[in-house]
Amino acid sequence: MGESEGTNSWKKQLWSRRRFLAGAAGVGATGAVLANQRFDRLRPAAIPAIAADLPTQGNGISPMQFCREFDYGIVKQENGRTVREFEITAKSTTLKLNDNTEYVTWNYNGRVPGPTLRAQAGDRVRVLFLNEGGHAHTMHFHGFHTSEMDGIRPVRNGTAFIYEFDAEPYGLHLYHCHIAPVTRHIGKGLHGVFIIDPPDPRPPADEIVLVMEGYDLDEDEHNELYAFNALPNYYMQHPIEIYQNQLVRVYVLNVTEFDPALTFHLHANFFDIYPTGMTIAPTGKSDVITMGMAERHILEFTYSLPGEYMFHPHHDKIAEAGCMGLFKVLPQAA
Ligand SMILES: [Cu+2]
Repeated sequence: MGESEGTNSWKKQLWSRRRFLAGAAGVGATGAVLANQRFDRLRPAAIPAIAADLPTQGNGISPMQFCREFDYGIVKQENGRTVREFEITAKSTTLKLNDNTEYVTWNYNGRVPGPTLRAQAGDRVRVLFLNEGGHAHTMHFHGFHTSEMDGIRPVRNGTAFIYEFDAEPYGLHLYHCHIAPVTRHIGKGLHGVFIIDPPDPRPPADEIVLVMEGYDLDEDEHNELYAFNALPNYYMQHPIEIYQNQLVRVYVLNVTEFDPALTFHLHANFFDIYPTGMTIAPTGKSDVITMGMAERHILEFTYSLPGEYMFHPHHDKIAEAGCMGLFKVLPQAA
């Protein structure tokens, strides 16, 4: 079942049930406002144009689009507080990893990684999760929540669940399916980034999400291919354009399975490190950082000279199996 009439009436029923539970002053009383309204100041002064002809996952989503796309939800006010509503549907779709390889993914909203969900510390987060994935799946969020909202109870195929919790603590987090074997469910694509911004937003920067992923194509518990943001070697063929002398903030997450840890290395530069995105001031500086499974960090840097600079794990085998990319530093706009 796709975005059919059946799905839509199903969503309607669930949301209206939630509205009933929320009471008369509940959802919908004030209507939605522009989803990103509160976050405009976080956007960079200039984002390089995205070419329309870039390869996609087959669903219209290119890694170039993904890396700067943040889903702030539908923003509502309920009893004086900000609520962000998200709709996530588990699906199974085929991804063309390269000219020779097609891979059946399990994913959120038809894309790998799932949408980057974003809220501000203290917001209420409400996620309508529909499972059309063909297997039982869940959404397990990293962060604080009650045990009911922990996302370990299976949501059977063809059913739905509403996750609801406060966005705490601020940092760079993730969500993923928690059905056993979890390794398989995460590895097949059921993972995404969950950013909780601090109460006082970080300074303006060109913000980029990089998710390190591995593909165990033959189910031998080893990854044969790796990628940043779904497609192996994509950013080698299509460098991420950034500007000289402009602050870049990278949200980097390792969701690779089977490898105990991955490193992230940046060429010709050093980055400030904000571990798990949970500090306002950097705690160190380096050009390589190690991340275990599900580990993630905010990294900030600025290039002073135009040119092309690589980023990749400092494991050559993994980098050369697809987890490699380029930043193309453009001269500063006049
Ligand atoms: Cu699952």
